[in-house]
Amino acid sequence: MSAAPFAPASAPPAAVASEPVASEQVVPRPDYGSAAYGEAYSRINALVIVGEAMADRHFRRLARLLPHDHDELRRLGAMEGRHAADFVRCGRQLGVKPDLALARHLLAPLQQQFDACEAAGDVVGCLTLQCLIIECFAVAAYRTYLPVADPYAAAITAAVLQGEDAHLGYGEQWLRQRLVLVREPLERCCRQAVPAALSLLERLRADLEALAIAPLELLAEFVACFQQALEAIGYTPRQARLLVARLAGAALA
Ligand code: PL3
Ligand code: FE2
Ligand code: FE2
Repeated sequence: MSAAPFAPASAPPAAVASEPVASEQVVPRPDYGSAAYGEAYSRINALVIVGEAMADRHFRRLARLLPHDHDELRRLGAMEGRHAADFVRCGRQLGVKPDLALARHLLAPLQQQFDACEAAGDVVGCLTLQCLIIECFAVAAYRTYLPVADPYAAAITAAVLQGEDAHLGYGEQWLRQRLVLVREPLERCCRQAVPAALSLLERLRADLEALAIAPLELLAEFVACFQQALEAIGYTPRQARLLVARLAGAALA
């Protein structure tokens, strides 16, 4: 991915008003009823719905791989199913039909990577992919979306964000307990999945900007969240910083 996707699009987002939230900070408010907003929302909303449904399936499959934690993982999966339904309602509220076929196509590489890890018995890869990479991506996306969301979606997004913390937390504690053993498969998984996740930002750059989401800010949130997750599982701050820099650098090369 080139650095260009993170440059501002030539056309500004359909912002019609601005709301000052601090002395020097202004949050642009998009025109939620505009055709341009609706079209962009049909693709971003679909990605979120399909991503949440995929997370639901992944947790169910993790529950089979880790019978000791079966009930907890089924509970986390059920939360993801509710997140998907919550975001379906956000689209309906705006009168938008999500482009689910496009979203399935865009998320196929991550889905296929999970399938391959599962087929190879690579539980660490499955957990790293869902609980670290996909969850950090979701947390970064929802944090960046929250200040510019319409009021209906903002309330839902704030609640969903709290759930994502629990999903991230499950992966962190499982991996932390086995750090020496998991380092190699974890980093192997990251080398494939982080570029795949970040390439979505390039593909959807114009749509994100139409929603007043800055792709560069989303990337910065992802880097911060992922680094924090690595530290939580036992990487030193320097090790975490270097790994994230290598992964983000490779994705942007
Ligand atoms: C895990 O709980 C869910 C995984 C979902 C992945 C979603 C990625 C979304 C990328 C860009 C979306 C910006 C936010 C817009 C919200 C309507
Ligand atoms: Fe979720
Ligand atoms: Fe989640």
